[in-house]
Amino acid sequence: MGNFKLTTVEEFEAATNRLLETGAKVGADAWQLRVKNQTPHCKFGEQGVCCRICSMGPCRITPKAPRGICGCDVHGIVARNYLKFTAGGSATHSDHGREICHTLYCSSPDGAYKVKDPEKLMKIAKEWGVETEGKDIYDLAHEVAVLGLEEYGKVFGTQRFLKRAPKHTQEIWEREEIAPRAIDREVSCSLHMTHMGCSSLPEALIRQSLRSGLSDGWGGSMAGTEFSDVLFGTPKPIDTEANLGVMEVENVNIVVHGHDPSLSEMICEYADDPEMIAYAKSKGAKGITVSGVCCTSNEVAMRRGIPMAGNFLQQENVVLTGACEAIVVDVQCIFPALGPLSKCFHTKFITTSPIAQMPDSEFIRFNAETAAENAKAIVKAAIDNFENRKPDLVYIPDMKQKATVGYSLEAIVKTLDGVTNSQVDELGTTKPLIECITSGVIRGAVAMVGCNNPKIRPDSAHIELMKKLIANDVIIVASGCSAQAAAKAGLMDKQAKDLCGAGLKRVCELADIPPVLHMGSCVDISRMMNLVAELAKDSGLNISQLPVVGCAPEWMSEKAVSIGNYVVATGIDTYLGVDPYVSGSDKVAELLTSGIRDWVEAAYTVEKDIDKLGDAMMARIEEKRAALGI
Ligand code: CUV
Ligand code: SF4
Repeated sequence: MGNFKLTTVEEFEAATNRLLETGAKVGADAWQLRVKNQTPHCKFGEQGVCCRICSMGPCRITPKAPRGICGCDVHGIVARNYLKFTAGGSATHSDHGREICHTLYCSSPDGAYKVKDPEKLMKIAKEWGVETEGKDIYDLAHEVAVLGLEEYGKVFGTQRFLKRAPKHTQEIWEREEIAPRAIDREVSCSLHMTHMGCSSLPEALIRQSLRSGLSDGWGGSMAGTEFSDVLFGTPKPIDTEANLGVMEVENVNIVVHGHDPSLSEMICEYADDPEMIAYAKSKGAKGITVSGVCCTSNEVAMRRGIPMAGNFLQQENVVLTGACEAIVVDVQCIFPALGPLSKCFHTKFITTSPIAQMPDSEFIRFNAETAAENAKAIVKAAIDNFENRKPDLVYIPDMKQKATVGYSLEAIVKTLDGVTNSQVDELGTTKPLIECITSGVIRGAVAMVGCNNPKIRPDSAHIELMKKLIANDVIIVASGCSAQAAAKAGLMDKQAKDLCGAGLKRVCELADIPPVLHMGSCVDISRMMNLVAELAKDSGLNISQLPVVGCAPEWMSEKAVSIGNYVVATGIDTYLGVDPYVSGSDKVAELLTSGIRDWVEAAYTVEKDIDKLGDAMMARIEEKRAALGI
């Protein structure tokens, strides 16, 4: 196949090293240097055996001191830390979802935010029992937005979206008392349980971790995804590019970073405005390029084809190019390092959210109510900064790959219609995909998700695992920084089909898809939940019987642990390449890797050897196939 070639981790590192040289010239710090100062890490922290939740401590557990001053043992401390970690992640994702509900509430026919997918709004309204007949679409949007907001503090009952899960899954959640109630309540309850002198029983703490996770995945994150689609459109396959080479030297480069599409959508909108483009030209630039980092990049890539400059550990690199006029951020996964780093260059580091305020940044408060003027001010500030570039510091690595992204559940169902030539006549369902799996053309599916992390050579685990899996006819759905790792490497180029086994290659050709399907941002892992729910319903199987597993080989954030908990609690075995600070308690480790299987039919595997991690996933997929006799 012509000249298609993956970008290797080595090539990528060479480009990064070249950028770090620029950094050294101007005295810039970088994570590669800070890691050196922070390693080896504190052993107590690493094992999760340190407790500082009351001022009798801090206490740390050692063979000589097996209990804290209150008498808590190591299992209680490790499990408590794990629950706190989870609650942090649930709160974060869910609060993002809340912001989106609020943006929907602010939508109006002639305002900055419109309803771009009324069909999806109607679908959710009907699902939630809201009368739609003869209602103005914006009245309906406001009504549904209020119901969405009420999910956060509802007095009685559990999350509305749980009804999307197969009956069997819902029964498990009820039986195990992990069906999430009000979203805020699950976070609060978690912090209550972890207060000094509350729970120290690992089983109780881990159970609440699952419940808190579920309030994220089937609550806040799902709201975030669904209402983002209503506002900004449900993603459809679209072509884009990925890696630092998407930045353009002769253009004003604006990089959006963070998570909430309410901001990035508006920046894209105004960067496209003829008036702004003319203004950029008047300042000597050829035009304006918006590119992205982290999940907000995934959001605008999926809906607008905005190129992805990189993922989490590449955020400093965009500034190190010397060609970034502004890096505009909202919330989550933003290095405070961007403040001092941008000071070494002409780059403006623009923070916009009261939730993420940082030193050495310029704060332009972004509000749904005043979104248009805020976005315009930000784009203008970036353009005005173009003339301050220092030409001798400019170097953009000539490195990028083509990617086809935008595989929402709706898009996957539509794209896979017609891949099978047999009797499947139910279009608009997941049945064609099920047939590909039962016939063995595809062995199974892996959801590759999560961050990158200096503990693992960045992106290498994501890319190596994906290569191995697709070569073995396992299709990948990806999100978050994992999806960006794939895109940067070239695995979302349709030509990557040549790296697949014969079966998956055939499917890629028939459906005209890449072997790694970009399903969106981290909150969009809720799309994956909807996908497995549909697969289970359409096949008559339980979710835990499907030859499907989840994997976060390089994860780092609290959000990732919350995600892991809801994926497992949904019945999907989950594989981690980084330990979630639980190695200090054999009891907690045992619960997570095996005990919880009795509750939710799935568990975690933690394996730092990436090759073994891949083998374990494939073995699990084959085990599930064998159990089904397929
Ligand atoms: Ni929300 S949580 S580094 S951006 S995937 Fe990327 Fe995804 Fe992890 Fe953060
Ligand atoms: Fe120590 Fe117990 Fe206080 Fe934790 S709660 S710091 S273990 S005394």
